[in-house]
Amino acid sequence: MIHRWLPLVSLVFLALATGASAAPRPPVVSKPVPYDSVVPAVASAVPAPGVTYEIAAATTIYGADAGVRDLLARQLRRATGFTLPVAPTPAAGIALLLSGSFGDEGYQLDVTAGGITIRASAAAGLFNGVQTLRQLLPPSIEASGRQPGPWPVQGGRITDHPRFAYRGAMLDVARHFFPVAVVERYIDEISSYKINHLHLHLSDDQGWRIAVESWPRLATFGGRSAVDGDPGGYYTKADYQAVVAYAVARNVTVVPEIDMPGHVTAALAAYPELTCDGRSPPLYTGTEVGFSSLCTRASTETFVRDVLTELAALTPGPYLHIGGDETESTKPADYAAFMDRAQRIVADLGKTPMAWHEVVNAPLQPGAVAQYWGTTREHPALAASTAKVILSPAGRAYLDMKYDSGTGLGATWAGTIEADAAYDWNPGRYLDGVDESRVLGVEAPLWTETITTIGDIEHMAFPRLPAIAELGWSPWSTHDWPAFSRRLAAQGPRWHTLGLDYHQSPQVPWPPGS
Ligand code: TNX
Repeated sequence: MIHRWLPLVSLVFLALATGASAAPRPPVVSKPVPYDSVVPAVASAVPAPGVTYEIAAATTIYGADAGVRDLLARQLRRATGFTLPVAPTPAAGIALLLSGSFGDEGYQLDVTAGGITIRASAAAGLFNGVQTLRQLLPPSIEASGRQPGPWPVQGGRITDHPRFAYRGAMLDVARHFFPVAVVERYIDEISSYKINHLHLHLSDDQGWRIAVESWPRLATFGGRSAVDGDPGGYYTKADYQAVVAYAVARNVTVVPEIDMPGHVTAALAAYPELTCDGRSPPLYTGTEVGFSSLCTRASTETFVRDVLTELAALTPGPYLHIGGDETESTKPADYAAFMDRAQRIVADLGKTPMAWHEVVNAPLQPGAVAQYWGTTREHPALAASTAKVILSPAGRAYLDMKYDSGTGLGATWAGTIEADAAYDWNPGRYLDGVDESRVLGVEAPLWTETITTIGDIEHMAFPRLPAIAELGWSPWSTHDWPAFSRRLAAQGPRWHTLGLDYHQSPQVPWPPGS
């Protein structure tokens, strides 16, 4: 029967070949991208009117950090089709220099008619400067194959540094499991907005996602399940290390979370001795919370120590997240004793304990970090504690909340969150009695009860993740919704080019071709 379709197929071919398709082609962009389209907004920008630098076949790339240089070169070569030779010494063209005092992550970007120079005190700053440079090139620079160009960059100087040290995204790989390639694509996406931490929620009732040699059934049995009976899975140590290395190369620190003492059905199903009655529950594929608990007797400490010791050995970053949320099935006194012990184990391993904000009901280790996920602007016990704070207020920063009632994915228990609501709050003045000096930063968590593909992840994260990224990076003096919505609009054609499936928020003036 296939021949019946042939005339139609050849008609489509003809239309494509002659350019007679219904949608108009986007015009060739040759005007340089203005500095005020960069997300997150830069701290200081002084354009030089009429000055541009054009990347051409003869442009050389010099990089004091080979890793950042090669990431940039690979990307520019892909879309431009130019050779872009690497220069052995700083030369005209593009130069990434380690010089000056720009802080841990800051940078200065200078564009003259003769070349582009990024200066930073550390590789992290060079990486951040490169992310800004990418956004100053036409959107087609994000294409995976050769594009016509030209490739002008607006002349001038940008000097930039972050407001907060911690800018995070969380991915729940427990409710649904995501393979390494998906996590790496998400790392590409978040790091392009200068997000510098990826929190991986590695265990929950529905699945255990990281291999542990001393307790192998956690992964091999506890990793089999997922929400709705969807396929499970887990990361081998090599998988996890590959993700960590991929992240490190993109200035992203992985923060692994083992959620305890609640959210543990997968672990209990694998090891009956972790329960108080010695009987394993079956694997769990629902979406309830608050019903499971490790038996908080002293022998459970061996389990906690073994797991965290192996995880610490695989994790170069400073933090181990020990969960501690929604423990309705753990007695308050047991909870306090358990979280106290777990934090001490983390500290003994030379790491900083991080946990959801309920941890303030337990004694805190010096330097412990509490991640606030509540829906109100008050938390007296958190305010009165010594904890450093990461802000993930559920009604603002939860990427699994629906945008509006029409969003097909996600939940609404913390409300619906359109782009403006994700953007319009000040992390330095959000929680009563928690001064900006105690705020380490912000994090946008994505819980995945309803999320199963990279397209789902992207649809929920964009454009809200860039909003949270801007709150974490940009000086508060740049905060302005109309300006931000225009900056977001400038990202649309980039996302389109990347094949990134974003929410076309009606609040954003997306340009044609995005
Ligand atoms: C609450 S927020 C949870 C998660 C759920 C999420 C769904 C927090 C620390 N715990 O277990 O996945 O709501 O939105």
